[in-house]
Amino acid sequence: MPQLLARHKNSVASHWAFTLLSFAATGCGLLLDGKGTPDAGAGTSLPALDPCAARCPGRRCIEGECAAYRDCGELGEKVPGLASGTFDIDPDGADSSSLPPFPAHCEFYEDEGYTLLLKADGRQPTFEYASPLWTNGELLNPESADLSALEAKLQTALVVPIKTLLIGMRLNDEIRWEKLSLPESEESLRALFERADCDATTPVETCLLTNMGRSKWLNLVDGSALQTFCGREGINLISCCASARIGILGNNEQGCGSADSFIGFGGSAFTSCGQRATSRVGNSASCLGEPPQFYDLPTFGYILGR
Ligand SMILES: [Ca+2]
Ligand SMILES: [Ca+2]
Repeated sequence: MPQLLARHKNSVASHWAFTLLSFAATGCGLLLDGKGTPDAGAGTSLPALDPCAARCPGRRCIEGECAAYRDCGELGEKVPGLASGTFDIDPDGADSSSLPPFPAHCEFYEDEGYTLLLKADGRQPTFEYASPLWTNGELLNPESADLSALEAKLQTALVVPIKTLLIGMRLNDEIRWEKLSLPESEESLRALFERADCDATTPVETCLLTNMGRSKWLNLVDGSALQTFCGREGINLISCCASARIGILGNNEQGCGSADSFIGFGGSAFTSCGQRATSRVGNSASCLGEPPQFYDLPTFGYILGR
């Protein structure tokens, strides 16, 4: 019994610590007594909460009014412990009305908030490498700010700055997530893809390369495969026989010039070793091993950022 009691006490204490932290983090804080200090005479009674904070779950208070956080990254920092879901965000701030607040899907992953930017179906040509959707200002299904399997390019892809991506690949009812750190921050997901293509002849210092590691890429897509060589990963990668807007390339020869496998987003239909790969999101690999094996594993993918 003492153990049970101790555990119960701890859970009550952590509940109140969480509640206090949450409201303090909204910027509204707790009501103070007339001397500007917390009411020490309250004993065990519950602290009074700022009525604005109580009215503004998932938002902050500015002069007594609810206002949206700039993006899910800021929301996750200021209001820890939230469950993933839809929240209003205001990427250009409450003091600029050129962009009013709008709903976004926030995914809270490893204590960090990520804003949903884009959803792509690897069986469809919508988000193949050459699609103008990667770099233009058009939206696709802009109301679909959730993790449903409906392709979308959301307003967030144009206006939320990013430094770290959270990429997910759906496998039945599960989504496998990996964090992908960028070497430099970008003003938006679209701006990331406006960079020049990175092929085998491009000076490597002008490419935007990442360093997530082969095993994490393979883990994203169930049963995936990648050829032994190349291994270049990052943004806007292209070769004769494989491509990725975000991903990793593999090759059966040294270097990346004739890469014929990829894992990621923005693949294209290519023929190599007599096989026609069609996955635009997920994995395809040909000329793999002897006799050559062939993989074409389209998945439904999610790109989020913070
Ligand atoms: Ca605004
Ligand atoms: Ca090759």
